[in-house]
Amino acid sequence: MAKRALITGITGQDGYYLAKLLLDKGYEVHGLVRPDHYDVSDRLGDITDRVTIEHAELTDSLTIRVIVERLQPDEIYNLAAPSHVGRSFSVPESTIEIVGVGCLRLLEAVRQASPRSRLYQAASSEMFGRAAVSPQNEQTPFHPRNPYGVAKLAAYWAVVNYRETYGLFACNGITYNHESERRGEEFVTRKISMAAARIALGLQKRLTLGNLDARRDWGFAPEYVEAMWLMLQQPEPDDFVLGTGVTHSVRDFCEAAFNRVNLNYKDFVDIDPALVRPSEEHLLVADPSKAARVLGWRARTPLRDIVAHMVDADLSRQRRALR
Ligand code: NDP
Ligand code: GDR
Repeated sequence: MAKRALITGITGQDGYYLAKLLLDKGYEVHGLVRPDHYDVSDRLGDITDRVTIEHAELTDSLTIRVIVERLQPDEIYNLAAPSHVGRSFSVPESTIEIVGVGCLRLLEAVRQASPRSRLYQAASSEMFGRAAVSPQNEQTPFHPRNPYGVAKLAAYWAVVNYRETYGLFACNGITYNHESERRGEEFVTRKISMAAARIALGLQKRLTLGNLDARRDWGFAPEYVEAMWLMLQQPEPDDFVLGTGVTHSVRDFCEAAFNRVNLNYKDFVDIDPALVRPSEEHLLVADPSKAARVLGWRARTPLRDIVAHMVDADLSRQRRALR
């Protein structure tokens, strides 16, 4: 019989790639979507008709429980989150509510109504924040520096506690930044790839950014969903750091993206201090050796290829829109 998976946040970047991966493996895939997001076809594209949409707010314990009880999913992937770190400073309470308590609600639904379901929680490198050591591994102490990181840490500990206290198969994937042509346009990589494409086509004149010296450990999203799946296939539940182990600056990303369209970023980029975050860390880089050892997983695509993939996709999209 086909395995059944429930994905929260299926309309996001990772949700699409994970749903596609699971469908290709023969899973029956259900996506939990907020009730006001009715038309998911813009986000799910070619796989829209292959997934079943379930509607619930992540604040609605009762409906979540009813859905989990009815589906008895083999695997649950909790990817839903207001995932923009900068914005979480202006909406701290709802961030905790959706990310922290939302995860707890799912865990409770599993504990009460479907204890054999395996659960993946999308944790984040932002939980390390002001990290004492670099690179970070599964033993590195946490010190989040923004409401998003605090909320992800609450969810992280809820997962660990439900695993230890109730014996649930629940795991945290502590992922570093991962990008693709499906990345939201509010994130810096997509903002840059889109601007490079539009400027090259004469559709935009300038690009305004914040801190160009900020460094990130950037990987390729389709590879990270493979690790999520692998984590739930292990004999025992555990937490894993998932990243490339290499950092680049926002400036490096800009340079590569504009080079791809034969332009020099210095001719087009403006800096707006308002886009610089109140607190920002510079040392976040993964030590993904446990994932390599236990899961046999490695990030494979170098940044220059990710940049090329994103800029080329945006060029095609913009050209199509012009026709
Ligand atoms: P996206 O921002 O692309 O997708 C977020 C998803 O969460 C969307 O489906 C969105 O639904 C849903 N969502 C947002 N707010 C709410 C809400 N209030 N109630 C219910 N659903 C909501 O994120 P990614 O795919 O990039 O990331 C997936 C997960 O991994 C997130 O939890 C993110 O925090 C985490 N993560 C991501 C990393 C990355 O680099 N991509 C790195 C580390 C962690 P809708 O379409 O309706 O808005
Ligand atoms: P991040 O990603 O905060 O790391 O969170 P984002 O792309 O937003 O920022 C990366 C870095 O770029 C700097 N930056 C800018 N960022 C944005 N968004 N817009 C700008 O104009 C800009 N200029 C410079 C930022 O200051 C930052 O240093 C992502 C999300 O996917 C989270 O959900 C996830 O948990 C973390 O990655 C790991």
